[in-house]
Amino acid sequence: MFGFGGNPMHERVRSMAFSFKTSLFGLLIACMANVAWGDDLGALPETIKKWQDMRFGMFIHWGPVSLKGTEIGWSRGSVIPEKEYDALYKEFNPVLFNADEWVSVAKAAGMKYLIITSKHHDGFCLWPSKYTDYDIGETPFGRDVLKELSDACRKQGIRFGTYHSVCDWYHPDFPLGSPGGKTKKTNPNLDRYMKHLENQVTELITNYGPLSTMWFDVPQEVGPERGKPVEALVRRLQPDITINNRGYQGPSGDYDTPEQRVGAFNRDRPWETCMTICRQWAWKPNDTMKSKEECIQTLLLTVGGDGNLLFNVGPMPDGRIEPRQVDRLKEMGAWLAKHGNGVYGTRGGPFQPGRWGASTCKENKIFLYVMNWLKDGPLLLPPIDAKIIDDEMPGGLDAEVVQTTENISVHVPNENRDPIATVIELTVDCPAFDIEPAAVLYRSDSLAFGKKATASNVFQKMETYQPAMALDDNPETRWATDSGTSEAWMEVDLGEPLRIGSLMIDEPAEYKRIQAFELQALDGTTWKTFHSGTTIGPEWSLHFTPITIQRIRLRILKANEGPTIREFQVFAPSQ
Ligand code: H79
Repeated sequence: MFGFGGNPMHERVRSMAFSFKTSLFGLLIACMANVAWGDDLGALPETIKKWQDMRFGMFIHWGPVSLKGTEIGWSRGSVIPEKEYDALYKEFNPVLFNADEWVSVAKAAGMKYLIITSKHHDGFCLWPSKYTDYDIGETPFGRDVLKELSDACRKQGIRFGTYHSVCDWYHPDFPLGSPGGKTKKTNPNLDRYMKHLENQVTELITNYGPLSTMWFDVPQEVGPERGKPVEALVRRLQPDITINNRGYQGPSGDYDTPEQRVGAFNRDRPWETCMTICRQWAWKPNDTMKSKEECIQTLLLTVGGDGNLLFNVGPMPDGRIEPRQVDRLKEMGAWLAKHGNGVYGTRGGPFQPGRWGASTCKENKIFLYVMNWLKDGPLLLPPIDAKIIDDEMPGGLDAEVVQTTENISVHVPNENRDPIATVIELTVDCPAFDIEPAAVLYRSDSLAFGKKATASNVFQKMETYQPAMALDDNPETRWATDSGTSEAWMEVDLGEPLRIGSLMIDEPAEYKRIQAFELQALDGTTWKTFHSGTTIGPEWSLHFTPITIQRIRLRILKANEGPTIREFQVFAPSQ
């Protein structure tokens, strides 16, 4: 029997951040409808390919809510009273808005397309719509943001697209209201609302198109029977448009949209990660911003998984993109100006992204982006069914690449490694895309790697959940304990006394269950605690005064469900 809250049988389920209420019946209808509609509902392969080739785009979340600095849509009726939120547009006057400047920033970042919130869940429209008075035309600003922006995009060679929320917590005809769709409207009419949605998407495509994408979001209450006609209308109005997968509940559109996380490697279904440069979608003063390293690595891990990255900024209420965000984006652009050949027009793989880094391919080239190395050792890649005939590094640096039937060993001396990503370009004797994609086992410097491990408990005594799984450098495998376990320990025998100065414990975010623990070292015959803590979580690390030990133990004193550990690594003190 399995308890609630996840257990080893429920491996990570990939899903969007929110769950659609899709009934089995609804799904059945969706499948039948798909058959009936045939291929008419999908973008043409060339359209998709062109869209994929761009790889990197700018997402913009903007509206009167920026005056408050709270989250767009979601703060309506929660942290900001509905009435106050809905009156903000009367003050919205972003006089420093300059469409050409925004588009230049996107361009300088190396982005190839731009998607802006024509309307978010709060219902406010960034263009003067014929079908509502709740729009930019009614603000003191009065200028048509979508017009200026779409013109600037066309002028500067950036594809333009719109994010248009399907749910609308403001519109009286949409059944759900703020906060977050939790309340109900008094007299809704979803069919009439769908007509309104059709009118507005028609306005968008007709007045601001051709669009790169119609980016729908959060189709609360909208199933395939209501959503498919809208999708069909969009494609009739502009056959070469792309549509994301959020127009209605159930499988839909041309591509998947993992949100705030890098999607998994997938060449079969196009995908695009949408992610914020800070924490909030809309502008927030002093919001925490991602580092240059994280921004660039996120792009590479996404592209290496064969996805696009739609990277979001929330402009300020005065109309400018925050200068520090502009600087960050320009840093990405500067990196891409040097290394963009391995990003644009490439496909992900053949070496799948992971802790080690990522790879892309184009024609006879494979681009390696190595992000984590062994201290002095080589990167070992799995063998491929192709011959490597050349290797190159930017700036004339040297990589040592040795290919055997067992593996491909890639070595770059420490001083030539780049902390963001060491780029190595391999030339192979066939189209690199034809090489079968393979995962890369990342080897750490852990002194515990492959050593002997014991534990108090193993989930159903299964081989696949032994404590050794926490010493194999493979985050796909883990030590797991029985459902209901609240106390447990695992012990590592390093084989001989070794000097250690730091360690890393990786407890999966989705099974973050440990609430109290101790780290102990065996000193003669007694276990001595050298660290006590509460929670652990993903890639938790600890540095301490170096000790020489042979046996080390993680003692879990309290967990709210059977604890599980992906990796347990210990390291020699850094010199
Ligand atoms: O437009 C952005 C989000 O507002 C929208 N999709 C992206 C592109 C989105 N709508 N719903 N969701 C995402 C899923 C819900 C996320 C939530 Fe939350 C987590 C709602 C409450 C907690 C994020 C964090 C929003 C408010 C706080």
